[in-house]
Amino acid sequence: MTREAPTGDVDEARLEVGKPKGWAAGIPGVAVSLARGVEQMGPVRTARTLRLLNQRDGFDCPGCAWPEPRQIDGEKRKLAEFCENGAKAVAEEATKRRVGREFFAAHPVSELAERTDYWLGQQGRLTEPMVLREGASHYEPISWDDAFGLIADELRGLASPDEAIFYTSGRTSNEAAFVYQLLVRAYGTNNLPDCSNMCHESSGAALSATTGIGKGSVSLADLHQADLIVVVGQNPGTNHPRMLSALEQAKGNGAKVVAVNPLPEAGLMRFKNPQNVRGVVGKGTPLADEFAQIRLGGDLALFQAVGHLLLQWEDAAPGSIVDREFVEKSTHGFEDWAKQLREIDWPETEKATGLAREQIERIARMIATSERTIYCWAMGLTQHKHAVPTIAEVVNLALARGMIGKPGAGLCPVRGHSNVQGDRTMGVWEKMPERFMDALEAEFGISVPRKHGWDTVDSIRAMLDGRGKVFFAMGGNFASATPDSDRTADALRSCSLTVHVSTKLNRSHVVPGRTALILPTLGRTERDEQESGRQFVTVEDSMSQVHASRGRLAPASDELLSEVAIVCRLAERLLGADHPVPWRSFEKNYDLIRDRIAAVVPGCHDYNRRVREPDGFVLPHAPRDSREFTGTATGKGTFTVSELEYPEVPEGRLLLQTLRSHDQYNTTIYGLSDRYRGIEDGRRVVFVHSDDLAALGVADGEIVDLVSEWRDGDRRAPSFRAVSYPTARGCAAAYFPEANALVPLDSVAEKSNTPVSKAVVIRLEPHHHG
Ligand SMILES: Nc1nc2c(c(=O)[nH]1)N[C@H]1C(S)=C(S)[C@@H](COP(=O)(O)OP(=O)(O)OC[C@H]3O[C@@H](n4cnc5c(=O)[nH]c(N)nc54)[C@H](O)[C@@H]3O)O[C@H]1N2
Ligand SMILES: Nc1nc2c(c(=O)[nH]1)N[C@H]1C(S)=C(S)[C@@H](COP(=O)(O)OP(=O)(O)OC[C@H]3O[C@@H](n4cnc5c(=O)[nH]c(N)nc54)[C@H](O)[C@@H]3O)O[C@H]1N2
Ligand SMILES: [Mo]
Repeated sequence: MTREAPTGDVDEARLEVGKPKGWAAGIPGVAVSLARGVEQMGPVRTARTLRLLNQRDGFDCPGCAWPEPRQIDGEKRKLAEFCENGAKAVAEEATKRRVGREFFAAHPVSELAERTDYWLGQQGRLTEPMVLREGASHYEPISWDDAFGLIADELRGLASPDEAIFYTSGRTSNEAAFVYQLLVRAYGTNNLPDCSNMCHESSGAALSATTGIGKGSVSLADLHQADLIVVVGQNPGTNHPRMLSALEQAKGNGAKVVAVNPLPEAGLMRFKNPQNVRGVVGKGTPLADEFAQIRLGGDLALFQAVGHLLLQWEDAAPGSIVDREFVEKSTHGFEDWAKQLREIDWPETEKATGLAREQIERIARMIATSERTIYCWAMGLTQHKHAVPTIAEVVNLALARGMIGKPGAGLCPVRGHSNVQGDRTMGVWEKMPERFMDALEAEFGISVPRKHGWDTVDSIRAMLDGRGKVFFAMGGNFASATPDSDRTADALRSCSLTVHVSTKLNRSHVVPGRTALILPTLGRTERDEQESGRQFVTVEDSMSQVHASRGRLAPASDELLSEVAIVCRLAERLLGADHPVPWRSFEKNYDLIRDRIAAVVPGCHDYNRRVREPDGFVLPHAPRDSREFTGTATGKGTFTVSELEYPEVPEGRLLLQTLRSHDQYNTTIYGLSDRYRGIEDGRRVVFVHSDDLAALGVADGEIVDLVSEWRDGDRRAPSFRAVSYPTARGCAAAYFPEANALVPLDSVAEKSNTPVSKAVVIRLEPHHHG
């Protein structure tokens, strides 16, 4: 448990700590995005590439899943419909740096394993298939044909298809995701873990049970029309910068914003919009009208207290707060919920939230008087032990006030990866509903397994105890993104074969199974030429809008295959040329895949035509479209009664959240700074309140080890600089993935099995060198 992860080829002595910023975006944002582009791509490619980003004839930004404005809402796209971090994501993919066979010949895997995620990512794009043979020290080139043969042989040799695991990250297109899950199911398993298991799984679980559909219920136009937007557990200034434009526009229309966060994130406080003149020269727009600096994991207590107040005020003036008509006609369980919240324990609420009762009352008043409320949330809610009940409590508030299925109101889980929602729609899930399986069987005349597969955490457990033997990843960086880094590394190393379909070098390539393959693939920005001509793919954003994405840049190497081609060729090799699925035709012409998507996936009828519309189309969502909740057990919008829960922290300990800096995309590290939080040239920092530092006897700037405490023992991440920071008392923050070694594999959310990345009990210990 104390094996040390690489701490750096970066000189942490250079690390500088300045004052955190009170605002986000503006000139530095634009300047940084152009500089990063030019550094990686050169000036001409930068100009050409950024011009196509998020335009109707261009490619979908490979950054986040925030939607683009739509014509039907009467909204225009700006010439530069992207943000600083989208530009960085593109620069990272469109870089001119290359990792070819010479690179692998020069660097043994043992050496690469000592490098940081940052260094690995900076080496550039992968250019040809590589294999690490059993016992070898270096990766060496392998032909595509031999690579597919090797995988097919290994898969055929397993005692059962359930010994293989097929991971997906959320950049995979709808077409690739659809053929991928089809291959996996035709082969015979539902072991389809994905990044969503670590991300919005808790939102999916809570929303499916309460609204009947695991997706958000608002559009961008709704955000612009809302009169109250509650942003909980989300840092849009860094992770969804274009959302700030929507918030600014809503504010311009008179909306109020409530931000609930342990950190005073720059983007939540003030916003300078680089798209307008005021943003470039002015002071920007103040965003949060109310900033609730909550303790980590205190949100369930907060929302229960708000519910309590709403009910109290409703009792005083019946019909003034609760949308009686909606509640009676369209929901179930209101009375039980109201009964539970009639009494709450205020001292306990204040302890759990760290908020003063007056502030909770102010927020409740805003919610009580709003006519159009939208709740937005991300990882600050989903990655907790009690994430599912917390999100269900948000739904309770929305249901009670009738805030679902009307303009300007609704639920808005803000997704991460640009196509993570689409991948799920296409069937990438370890427990797709029977209806979907039936449709697959009927469409293709094959039989697919019905037993549910393993999610991410269960996959790691299965590899550790020998039940999982082959690990295949469609994108992502499993080794760094998952919890309990040392155990996950052991899990991957115990496999007989690991395969990664990737664009760039990452840690997962250097934590190999007995044999390991790297299969390089096209990125979103690149041209995809197949036998029938140039192809496009489709994606679904956070608001269920499905649209086309066309890569325009020349591929990073002639050797690259598209994800679709990789799946189809592997499928033919594994399942035979006479398989009922026409794999070869699919590879030649993605329209043929889309015809099958239309036949199998609910809401996708006439798919080929509709994705060719300028803005694509929006998938159906019964609660949003018609206030129907047919997907729940009760057939109605369902109130949930949850016991109050919040993390308990022993004396002398802190509660640690692991989060993103402004200069990374998940495990891809763009740079070593976190501008908005005042950090320059270093990532091994732990943010702690000055009073907590004083109480713990740790000096600001001191180098400490972070030691997490769990029932099976301690985990250590060495050598972090303590940074005095205005976070909530008792709470700390450090960056993902450096801190993942501290997150215990068995610390997971109830119901969603999502790793608890936002509440790790730690102690600080002096760091001893050597
Ligand atoms: N540039 C960039 N964009 C990205 C990503 C990236 O890495 N870089 N990642 C993408 C992905 S996959 C995702 S899922 C999203 C992630 O988007 P976010 O969820 O914004 O990402 P995190 O950095 O994990 O930030 C969590 C936020 O929640 C707050 N928080 C933590 N715990 C609690 C809590 O208990 N209660 C409350 N109320 N707040 C809490 C934190 O202080 C922080 O502001 O972003 C996507 N977009
Ligand atoms: N401690 C902690 N852990 C976390 C989180 C946290 O907040 N804290 N957040 C979790 C969340 S929300 C998520 S979504 C996961 C992310 O988990 P992953 O999705 O597995 O990780 P990424 O870092 O996004 O994956 C980056 C890699 O994807 C590959 N890639 C990029 N583009 C493409 C492409 O177009 N095709 C293919 N095939 N490969 C491509 C590149 O090789 C790159 O190295 O991490 C989770 N882990
Ligand atoms: Mo995510």
